[in-house]
Amino acid sequence: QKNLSILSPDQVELAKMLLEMRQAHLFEDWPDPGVEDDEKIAFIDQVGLLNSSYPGGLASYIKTARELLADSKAGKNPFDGFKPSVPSGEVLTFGDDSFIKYEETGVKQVQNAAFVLVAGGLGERLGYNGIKVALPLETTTGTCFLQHYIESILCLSEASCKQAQGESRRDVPFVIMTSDDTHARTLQLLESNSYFGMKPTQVKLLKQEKVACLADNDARLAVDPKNKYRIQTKPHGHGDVHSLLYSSGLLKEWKDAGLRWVLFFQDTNGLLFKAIPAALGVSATKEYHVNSLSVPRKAKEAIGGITRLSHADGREMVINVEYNQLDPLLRATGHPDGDVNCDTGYSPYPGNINQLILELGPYIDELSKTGGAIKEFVNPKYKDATKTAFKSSTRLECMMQDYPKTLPPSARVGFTVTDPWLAYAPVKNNPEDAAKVPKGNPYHSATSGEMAIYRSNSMILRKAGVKIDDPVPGVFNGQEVEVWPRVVWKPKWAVTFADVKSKVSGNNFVSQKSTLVIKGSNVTIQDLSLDGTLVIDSVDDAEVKVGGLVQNNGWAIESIDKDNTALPEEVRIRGFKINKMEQLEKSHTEPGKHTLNG
Ligand code: UGB
Repeated sequence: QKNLSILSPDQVELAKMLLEMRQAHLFEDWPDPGVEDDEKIAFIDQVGLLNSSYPGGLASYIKTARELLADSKAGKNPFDGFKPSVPSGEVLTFGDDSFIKYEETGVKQVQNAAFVLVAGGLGERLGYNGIKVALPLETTTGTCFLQHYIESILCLSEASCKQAQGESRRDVPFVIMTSDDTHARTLQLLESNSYFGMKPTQVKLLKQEKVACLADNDARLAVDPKNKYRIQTKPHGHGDVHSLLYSSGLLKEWKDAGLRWVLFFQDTNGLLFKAIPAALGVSATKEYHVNSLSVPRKAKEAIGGITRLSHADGREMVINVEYNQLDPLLRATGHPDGDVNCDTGYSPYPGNINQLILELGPYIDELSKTGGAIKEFVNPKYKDATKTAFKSSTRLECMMQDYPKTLPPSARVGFTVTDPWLAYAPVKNNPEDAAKVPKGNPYHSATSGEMAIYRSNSMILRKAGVKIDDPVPGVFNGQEVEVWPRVVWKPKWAVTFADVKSKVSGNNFVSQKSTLVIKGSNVTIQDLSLDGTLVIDSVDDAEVKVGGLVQNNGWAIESIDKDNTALPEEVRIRGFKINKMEQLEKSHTEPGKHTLNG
């Protein structure tokens, strides 16, 4: 009470709110006015930030926390009364007629889309010291995730412009959600690389704030053990992206500019853009308000399952059920075997990959009601079975894919499943944890992430008629993987299957030991036989025809010891490096027609 005199009227209101919310313990050890006043003001400033960055303010946070903590203590099942079943969605088969049609439709829509990358997570499971978007998605070229994402967006937007001839061109907006853990390094990566070719005005960084930690079941805010003038905070989860987009005013800006779609994606999925155009085509064709891109999921794989939940009272929703909840939910509802593969070799529940496509109009309508607040959950680790005390403080969390939970039944919520090799290969697990993944399930590691790029590109070239050798098995960092030829191309060479098909003709062959890197946009491959390494680059207005026999020692994949600290961390987490022995490397810097005949 005495200390109120040192606060401004707004700060007094915040302090009173805390007292009303039974948070008096926060002020318990405060000395008299005149002692440590700056620290007290800093404390109230932090309270102000926590209050303003949460939809509904801190009082609402504490109230929700009390309810969720009571439910957790009572062991309440969040799916009480709901029965799971396998939902039906659009199933895409890469390269068939319907895929190509959806791709074409999707590319047209890119000019009406905004892209949102959630990159606030530090990737504790990966144990990498840098930000994840700075990691190379493959080490053949060393391109980092952020560069690949930006170039893909730019090229898709370019392709979209070309298709929509005559219509005015616009710079597709790109938002990156960062956090205190990633913000400065993400900005620095962009600035030191000239935004990888994007206009800086196209890119907006929105920083998510952490939320207050909770010390007990009464939702008393946890004080930092090292500083009594600081409330402990932890990340709130990627669900924050919705309230941030809403409160930043960007959604309204986009709507006024005539945009129609918002696409969300995560930090380390190097395959994603191979399926984006087709998935956007599905959204446009089916007029989905929410379209969740998903992949066939192995039972018990550490990704959520897209599930239809039907309640006895008539409520229905198609929603992600997290992998740790899916098995108990199935067992409790008449599926005694729980989460198991069916005869396809996959779980019948498609895997959630957090690639969401939302239609902007209905999205804004919903957020005008909710302010972007997403249904939260709490996951306290209790000291014992009485559930009266926590091992360490907890906090509320939210996930972006829970957005549909508040939607009315009339909302058009769908999903699109792609081939298992096409769209998902995240880099999340450190080598030790990846090596423990059950045999046959994806590792989700830097090793498997890179190998998946080569596999996917090789498969796409095969679909375009190129003869490609089968892969050979390899073991790196204790993980068994398939080693395909290292085929890599820049988005400006191809962003759709139609692009690939239009640039490949005749009888082409790539041997297993080969590396093919295509950097130039107008490079056509005709009657090429590659047994070694070929790297081909050109300026945009050059036309380069590549063919003939190219044979050299090439680049080899060599195992390395993950504990060899002389090697950079991004190499060690893969368990291999590329030994560049011999290559044919050609860069055409002059416009005009060129032929490379090996
Ligand atoms: N992220 C943020 O931007 N802020 C945060 O506070 C936290 C994360 P994780 P997660 O698709 O692979 C999800 O940690 O949440 C970003 C689904 O729940 O890699 O454990 C972060 O930077 C799961 O169902 O994943 O698991 C990253 O870009 C499954 O779909 C993204 O959010 C799984 O993702 C995801 O964060 C998946």
